[in-house]
Amino acid sequence: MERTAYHFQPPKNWMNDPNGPLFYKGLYHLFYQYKSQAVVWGKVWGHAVSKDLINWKSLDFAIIPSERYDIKGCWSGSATLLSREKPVILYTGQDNSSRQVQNMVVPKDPSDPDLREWVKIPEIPIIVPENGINGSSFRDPTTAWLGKDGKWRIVVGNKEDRHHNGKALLYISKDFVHWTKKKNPLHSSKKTGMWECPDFYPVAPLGKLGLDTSATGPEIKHVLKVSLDDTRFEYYTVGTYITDIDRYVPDNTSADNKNGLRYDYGKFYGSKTFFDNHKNRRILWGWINESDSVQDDIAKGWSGVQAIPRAIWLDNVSKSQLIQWPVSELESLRGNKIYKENIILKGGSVIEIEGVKAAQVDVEVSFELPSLIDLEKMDANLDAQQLCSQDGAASKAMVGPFGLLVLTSEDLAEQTAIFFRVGLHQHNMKILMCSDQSRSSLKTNVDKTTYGSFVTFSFNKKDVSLRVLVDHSIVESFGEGGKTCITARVYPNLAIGEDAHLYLFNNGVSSVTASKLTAWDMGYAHQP
Ligand code: DQQ
Repeated sequence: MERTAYHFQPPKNWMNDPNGPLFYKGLYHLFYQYKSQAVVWGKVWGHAVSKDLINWKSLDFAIIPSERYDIKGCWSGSATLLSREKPVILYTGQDNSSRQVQNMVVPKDPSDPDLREWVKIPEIPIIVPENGINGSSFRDPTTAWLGKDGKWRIVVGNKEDRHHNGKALLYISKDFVHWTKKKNPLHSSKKTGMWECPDFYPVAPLGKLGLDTSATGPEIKHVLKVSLDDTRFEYYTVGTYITDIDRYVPDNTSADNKNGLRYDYGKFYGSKTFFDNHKNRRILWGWINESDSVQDDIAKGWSGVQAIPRAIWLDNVSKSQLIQWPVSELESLRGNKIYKENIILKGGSVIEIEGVKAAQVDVEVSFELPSLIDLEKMDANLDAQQLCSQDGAASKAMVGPFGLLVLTSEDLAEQTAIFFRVGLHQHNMKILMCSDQSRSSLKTNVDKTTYGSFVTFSFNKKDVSLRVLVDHSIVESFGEGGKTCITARVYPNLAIGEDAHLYLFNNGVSSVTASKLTAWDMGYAHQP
């Protein structure tokens, strides 16, 4: 399997969660869970810097296990800027008795924009699991925010064993070194299991700009995201942070459990955002893990990539979900471009898009919907993922499936289909977005789960849009301007390099028009 061309990927071995992203003295920093000796698990903090979030320079490991409080592993954590010149990192250490404790490092030389060396402070561990907290479910400190009382706050992910309730434990500190646990968590939710990598941040009610993590105000909403260990997917709610009592209350606009909203409905986990004070945006990093077998990972010598960093903001209309879009810097890798208009896709058609290198491409397409009559009734008992999995791209409805076939062999035997289907679900008109991996590879020992979600869509519009980033084994899809995102891993045998093809298709009854299609060959980014 070829390595990726423009996704963040270390030269070899295992990588998982993105850690401690920040912008400092002109450089973006990304740390990551890395296993330097093998492809199977992550324990040190890898470190790379970039001027543009796309091209990276690798640096020495930032944090490695060395003392009793982290000797079994330096796990995930976050960076906070205490002031412009004062970055600090909190991370979870697995100590010599396998307990999870929270630790802190500071730069040896804050004047070094690369922040190459990090020093463990003498007071470590700064937070230990006490008073009934299970030391094996106590990890992943967030970026801190400052309250009006001048005290710092962080959240640590936790599970309360007896009821299997997920919790965001809240800690508070004056000096960032001595921390006290607040009696009540910032938030908790019943029977959700361990909350890994919590993330808590404010979002602006209007526009796409991000806010500093400490921002509060009457118009400002907050987001709480958790990575659920039970499902290995990530869920978030939009709500209100009641600062007087330090509690977060989700708006009742989506479920606060594993039926809730997800950043991504495919492979995307252990994510973290940061406020980019250089361009005033909030950026999301997330880990895309493999779908192949451990044996294949060992054979190829690497496992795990980072998704393209995404700008993330509150949907200004509904104010109840987030929108994500690849950072604009990615566009610097766009090369040769093709543009087409008004391609009519009759029911049953497959039309090749020639002129781009289909294994490494960025495609944006708008589909004009036909008249929405005699729509299929989607099974009301099935959720979006289950509906997408029913025959996948091979299903046939009145409107759809229509979309793109990426990383597809000439004979169509290998294909990954990203598509829409319009129908009635529980009496409402809905657009389903799916990523169907069932025919993505002739190989059998890979996970070919089909992913899907409904897309928020206002039916007074005529066009639905899709953007897909294809990078050899990665297919990152953004529906309707980033309202629904689905990331997949695929490992074609035939559809590789020059033998990969790109098609538009429509398996539905009604014709659909691809009103605009733009595709760019993508170049190679400097890998860390
Ligand atoms: N990965 C880290 C943990 C975190 C998990 C360890 C999530 O800190 O909970 O590599 O993927």
